[in-house]
Amino acid sequence: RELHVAVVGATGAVGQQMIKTLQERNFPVGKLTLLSSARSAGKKVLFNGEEVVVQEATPDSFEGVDIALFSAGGSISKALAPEAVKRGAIVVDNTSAYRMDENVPLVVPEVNEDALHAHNGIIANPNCSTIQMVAALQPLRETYGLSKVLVSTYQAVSGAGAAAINELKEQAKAILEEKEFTPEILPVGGDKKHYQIAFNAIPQIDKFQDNGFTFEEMKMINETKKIMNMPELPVAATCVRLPVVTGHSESVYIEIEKDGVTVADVKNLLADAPGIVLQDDPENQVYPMPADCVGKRDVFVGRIRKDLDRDNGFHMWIVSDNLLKGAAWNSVQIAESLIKLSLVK
Ligand code: 11C
Repeated sequence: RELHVAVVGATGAVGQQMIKTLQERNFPVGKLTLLSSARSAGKKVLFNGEEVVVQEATPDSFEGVDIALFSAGGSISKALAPEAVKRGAIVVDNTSAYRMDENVPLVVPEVNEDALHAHNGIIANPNCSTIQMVAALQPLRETYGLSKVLVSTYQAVSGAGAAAINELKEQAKAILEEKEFTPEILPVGGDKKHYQIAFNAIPQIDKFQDNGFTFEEMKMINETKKIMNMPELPVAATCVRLPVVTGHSESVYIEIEKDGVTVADVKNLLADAPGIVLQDDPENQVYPMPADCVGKRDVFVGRIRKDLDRDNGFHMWIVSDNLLKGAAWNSVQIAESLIKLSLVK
């Protein structure tokens, strides 16, 4: 049957991609309700050739909604997701508000689609940098076992929203024109200091925690353990912001349990894995890059090498569009899984 779908945060960078993805996937939308803050209400958005007016999100907006895709910040999700559930909707939440709640499944369909059966109305969509990594690691974990993950990220500014994209573009222009500028947003809107992102690399995404890791790094660590259902898996992350508009890249080192696995084995496995595209041909300089992955739903993997000292250690490079598989597409994919598993009433 056709569903009543709501998108909360419809005018944001991820919300716009959610609407586009629903359309591209031919998702069975009978009615589309677009919601936002009062500031953006009244804007018009095209969906399947028809104009939809964006409305201010209130508890009553969710009357009759079957599936609500939230991407308007954690405080909006905390306030309105329970209201949507109360009115019978299933919420797919793309903020960090509910991810570590033990009553809320945290889902990447290629990894733990089955976890959807245990939902209580809210399903959490993981952090973008976590999603692309676990999607690529899952086939290796299933076949060879996984005993360690060390990751360094090279993340795009669109992960920090539309204002951060503008900040990068304006700074780059100012630097090229030899004009003065004042950083105002990155690394984190709410932190004390702001730094230049154009022609720079900032080793801080989100705020520092007491243990010296940033919140983004802790998201990668804790979410990976939850999604893979491996609470004891050693995971460590260093997250860095680069002057790239869209497409997160990750240098990942893993150790597997099985001995004697070759690079060719790993490549063959990933070449056939769902949602993964292998781009690995060093002789012809073929490897994934963010500029090539923008607008694509897949996770791209390349530069697969065996560690020089450890037989069960492998290095790889994982790239994906952070607004698609990292956010909008994973959310819509969860909604597709809910229909497939007959979990939508
Ligand atoms: C970034 N990963 O690139 C963040 C954005 O928890 O959904 C995603 C924040 C989140 O800045």
